[in-house]
Amino acid sequence: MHYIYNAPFMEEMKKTTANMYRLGWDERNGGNISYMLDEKMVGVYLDLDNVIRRIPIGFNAKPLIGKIFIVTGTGEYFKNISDDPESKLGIIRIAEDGCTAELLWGYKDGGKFTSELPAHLMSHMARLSVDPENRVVTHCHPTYTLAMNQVVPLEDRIFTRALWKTCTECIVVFPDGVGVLPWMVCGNNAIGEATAEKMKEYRLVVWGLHGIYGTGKTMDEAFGLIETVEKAAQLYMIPGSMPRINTIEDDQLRAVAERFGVEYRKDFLDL
Ligand code: 2HA
Ligand code: ZN
Repeated sequence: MHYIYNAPFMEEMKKTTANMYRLGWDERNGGNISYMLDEKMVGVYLDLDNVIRRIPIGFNAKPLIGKIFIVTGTGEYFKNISDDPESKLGIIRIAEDGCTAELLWGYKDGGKFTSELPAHLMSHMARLSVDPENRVVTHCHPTYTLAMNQVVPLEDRIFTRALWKTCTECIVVFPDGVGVLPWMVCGNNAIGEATAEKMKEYRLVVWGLHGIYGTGKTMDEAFGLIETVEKAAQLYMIPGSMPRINTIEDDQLRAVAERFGVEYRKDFLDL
């Protein structure tokens, strides 16, 4: 059996959580990540027949039965994960009943997965239904994106346009736009269901006055999406109330999207 601490997915979890902490997106225990792992790859590191504990997940995740995820633990601080992954992360498999997580590794101090697991698993289900290669769901609290939530209407088209117009690469990086939810209570199935509904259309979903979800085939894709939104939000907020005399016009957005051949939300442009 190989040493799991050096597994590539473990390195990615450690590196990503540390990066997100240092970027100021994950204060205290803010943020959570779930990463779907290939069963064969996990089998190199773990005995897949050894279930340490069974933990109810609070809803039926039937489409994910048998799938394995590495998930950040509830209450854990991203800044501490790389020092003690076995306490602060867990590897779970969705059991045959669809309602139970089988713990295969981690949460060593008796902990469990993030309180946002419903939003994560429902988002995985939604993304997999439109992109069978999706693997990563990540949530965090990026500062400027949240600042922008105070001054821009919490609406998909308006919010996406505000981001797209700040810098040229945005429409190329997230041509599908950003879904935006109103403020909601977090940590329950209702916000999970609302998030998943948006995830059928978007890889990025903002939770009004709370944070953002980014998804992708890889950790880099999910991280890069959030990073680009946050950069754009920073550019949106920094000028403050100074007059804005330059912006990217709609025909310019179309031109750059066409140049890079991306499928963009045409209904988000005024042409
Ligand atoms: O897990 O970010 O949304 C801490 C959070 C809850
Ligand atoms: Zn949060």
